[in-house]
Amino acid sequence: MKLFFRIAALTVVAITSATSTAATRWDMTTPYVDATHHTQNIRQFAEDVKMATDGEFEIIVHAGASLIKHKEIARAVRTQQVPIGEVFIGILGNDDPIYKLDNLPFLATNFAQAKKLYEVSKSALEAKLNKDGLMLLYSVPWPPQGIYSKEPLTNMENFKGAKLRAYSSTLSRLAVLLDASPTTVQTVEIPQAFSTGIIDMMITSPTTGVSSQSWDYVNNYTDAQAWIPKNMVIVNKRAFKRLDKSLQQALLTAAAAAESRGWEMAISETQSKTQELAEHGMNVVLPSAELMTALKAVGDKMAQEWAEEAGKEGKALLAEYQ
Ligand code: PCA
Repeated sequence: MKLFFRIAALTVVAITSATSTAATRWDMTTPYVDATHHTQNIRQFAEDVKMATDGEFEIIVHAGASLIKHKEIARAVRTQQVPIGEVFIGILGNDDPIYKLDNLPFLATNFAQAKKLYEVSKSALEAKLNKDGLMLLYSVPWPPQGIYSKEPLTNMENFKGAKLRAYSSTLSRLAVLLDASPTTVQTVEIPQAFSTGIIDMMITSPTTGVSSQSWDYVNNYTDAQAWIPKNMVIVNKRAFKRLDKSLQQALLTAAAAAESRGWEMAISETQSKTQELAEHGMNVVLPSAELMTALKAVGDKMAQEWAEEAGKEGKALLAEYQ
């Protein structure tokens, strides 16, 4: 009993509730709504943990930033406000260059390359998280990022002066290099940002294009496959250590399954959601060779800038990937 109280006092988040039979309950905070594969995958992950522990360990998923705003999720997990959460890696770009790498345009543009970039950068990512008292559980990509515009995208001039939605510092930098003006808009606010004229262009996945009903605001989707960004599920290290060994193991096993399932989901969404865009009347096109060449040149410049910022380790990492 004494031990129980000590644990209870230390544990802000793993509460034993009178209404639940689970001995350990974790609140999990995630940024995206149920209509995304990330959230669906997380719900399955929570279910797997519960099954594997005979209901001993329950993870309550609070999706769509309902518990904590996206920008604050990483800090909330670090400070043990919640033991576990999901974030878009790129949203942490200002904290460390390693988080920017995930959004660099035209570095990894298909899933095989994205996997390789993940493998090459994983230990640096884990090291940074570890320093902050965090642990990487798993990471899952979005489908490749394409360009949503009112007018057909024919050349680089089309970006000039555009009000381009940005979801990370890397994407903001890209906007500036394209002579567009970046505006930060969260996914749930996309429709309103378009309808009030705060943005008139965005670069995101077909998944988000569908969930935001982009066809109501723009007519053109240019399937540029510009980069493949990822989300990551992170856990507070101390909260993890306090779990019984068997619960730790259940969490890790479910995480490994979620990672491979999530990658498969992203791959199949790429096709199905792009098709959905077309079905809603969106003009889905591939970029011209001329446009791609110009965009890739901007990508190269950004990779160089990144290597400068990330220093020796960053350069080595990039060299290993390339
Ligand atoms: N959707 C999220 C992140 C990347 C993506 O495809 C967004 O647009 O914010």
